[in-house]
Amino acid sequence: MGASVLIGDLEVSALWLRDSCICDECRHAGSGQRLRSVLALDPSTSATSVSVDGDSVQVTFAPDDHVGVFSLQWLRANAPGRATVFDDRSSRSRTPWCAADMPDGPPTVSWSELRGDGPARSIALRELFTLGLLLVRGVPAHEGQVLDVVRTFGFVRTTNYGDLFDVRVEPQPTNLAYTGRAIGPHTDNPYREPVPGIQLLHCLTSSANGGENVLVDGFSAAAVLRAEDPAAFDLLTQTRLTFAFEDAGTVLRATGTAIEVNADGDVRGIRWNDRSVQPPQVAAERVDDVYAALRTFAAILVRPDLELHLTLAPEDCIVFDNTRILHARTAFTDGAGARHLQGCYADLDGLASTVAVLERAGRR
Ligand code: OGA
Ligand code: NM2
Ligand code: ZN
Ligand code: ZN
Repeated sequence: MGASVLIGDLEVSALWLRDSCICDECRHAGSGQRLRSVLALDPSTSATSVSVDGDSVQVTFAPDDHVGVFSLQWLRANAPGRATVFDDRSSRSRTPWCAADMPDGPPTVSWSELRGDGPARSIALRELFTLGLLLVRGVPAHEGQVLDVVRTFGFVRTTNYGDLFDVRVEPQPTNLAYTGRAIGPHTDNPYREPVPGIQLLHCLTSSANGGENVLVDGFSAAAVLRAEDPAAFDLLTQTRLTFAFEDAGTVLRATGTAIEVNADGDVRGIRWNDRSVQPPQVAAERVDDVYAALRTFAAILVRPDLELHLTLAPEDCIVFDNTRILHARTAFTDGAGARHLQGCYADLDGLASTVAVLERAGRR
């Protein structure tokens, strides 16, 4: 084991401490970016002197004679083994919910508040991040407006469906989206890598005969599966499923697990889509168990206590985390064009950054 540095009762690896130096030689003063590669970090690094003055710890290192200054408070929170690895996608960083948690529907913000610079904007975007959904009300029912909504917090993710896509009945549908059929709970585009992290659906014209939406928190569903059938949960975190989509201009295939967990075992993503999932490729002796696990999870996803029902009215735009929240719609019987939504995708990192910037400004 390498040398360690004793700072009062705190023992820290000298290598790690040397690597954590933020002085102007180690970090670029303007950008804060690191200036040194790990190759410049001598594995024999040790400390030759340590002095503590209040919160300030000054350490001189050997063999490079470098002097670094650290905050004791920061070290207590961040020294190896003290902080968890950053993963803002994981269920630990989010708030799971079921339908009863939202008796008045999803968190809601008005279009003018979302565009404004008041607290409603940052509260709403924080809720979108932690709960995974947000209803924006009063977005003018004009074509293309959904792009203005996404631009309030992130960047459009253009796909083969375009910058935006129209969800309405078409004469030659290339996707069940473009029919009046019921669509079960799903995440969009699991046949794409990476999957779009956010989806928006803006209602221009609603249906008088069906076409209601249902939203389910996939993290809550996964937690239920884990509690009720841990073996099925494990199988769905291990079984790689292939998803596929094809039309005249597009051939897409991607593989991932229905439930993604990180190295700490926390759920961080859901991929689920009846339309595009392919029969699983697994060892012959596992086939029945995999189907049983898929069936068990599918049955949880349609439990009424998880289902948040939502009838979109014109000017409503629902925004949700497509790596976590599953969405569904009931069948509708109106003819072509009567029900009309416009949708688009974005990535989660843009939202995360917008929320962080707003909250950083709020702390100042
Ligand atoms: C879809 C879809 C939603 C709707 O086709 O993937 O989710 O309300 N459509 O039509
Ligand atoms: N649409 C609505 O992922 C999917 O195939 C769901 C996507 C066609 C863009 C539908
Ligand atoms: Zn330094
Ligand atoms: Zn969809």
